[in-house]
Amino acid sequence: MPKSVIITCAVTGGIHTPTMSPYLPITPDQIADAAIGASEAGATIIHLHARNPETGKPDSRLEIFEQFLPKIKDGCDSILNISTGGGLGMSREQRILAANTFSPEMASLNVGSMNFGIFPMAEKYDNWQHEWEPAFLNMTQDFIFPNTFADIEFILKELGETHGTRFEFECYDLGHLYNLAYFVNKGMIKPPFFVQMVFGVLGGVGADLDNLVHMHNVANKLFGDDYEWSVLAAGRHQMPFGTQSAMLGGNLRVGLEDSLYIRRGELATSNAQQVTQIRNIIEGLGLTVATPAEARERLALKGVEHVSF
Ligand code: KMH
Ligand code: ZN
Repeated sequence: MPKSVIITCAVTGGIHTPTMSPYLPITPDQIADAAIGASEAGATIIHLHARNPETGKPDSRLEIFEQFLPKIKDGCDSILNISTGGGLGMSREQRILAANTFSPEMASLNVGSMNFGIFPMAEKYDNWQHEWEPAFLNMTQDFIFPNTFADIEFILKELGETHGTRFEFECYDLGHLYNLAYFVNKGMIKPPFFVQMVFGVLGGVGADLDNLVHMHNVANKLFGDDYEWSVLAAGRHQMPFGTQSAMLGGNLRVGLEDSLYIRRGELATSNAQQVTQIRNIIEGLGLTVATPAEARERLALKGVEHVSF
């Protein structure tokens, strides 16, 4: 029997900006509604960032997370995953603050420093709603997303050891798998762990099917049966790469964090719409979607009764 497919939905992220889509969740209520809607559509895991409710800028303040985390927990049983990527340019302390405070079942952990170029998107828009948007995008021309070995170790200790939070390990390139293997071999990461392979971010590995197959083969060589793998791809590659992952026995991620579209030239009107689309594809392939309970067991999560929100 093939394993059921874990769908992660990343509902807002810290990359797209309000001008790009009227459907991007901004306020705590919008983020909560988007998360619950995605869960009802079949999302197993919800990956969360916060934004300033007035400007939509990525924001690390606890009082914002506080307004949506309990609401989502009460409104659905999906696994809640708090980002430690935060918003590009945030300090290490800002990035870990929410996860360290609310002790979620899962958090993201980016396993390599890299160029992270979202500046090409700035050319596509005029009439920005907020001044910060083009400045934020354009600063990534001269920006490195820092995830040093010390940063990774800090998060593994602070969150992993202290809180029992487990991770969505974001791997944007082949070398990141080897960074992860270093910590696995040191005994700092215990199986079963969850590897999110990220394709199509400018600065990371391109959205080329050969790369997906190769990264999967290398991960198999490094980690054997000890891990679960998932795929996300930016923009128009989101659905094709998610589909390929499901076909190869992997899991996948959708959501407006990674793509604002439902198909070429058409904005997705909600996160739930993207989840429904990929769910239909998965079921059309004769596969099933993993329930949160199945994923909790497969990923050895501590359980919702042990979070602090
Ligand atoms: N935005 C994705 C490409 C994080 O939140 O830690 C990666 C991501 C990072 O989700
Ligand atoms: Zn994220």
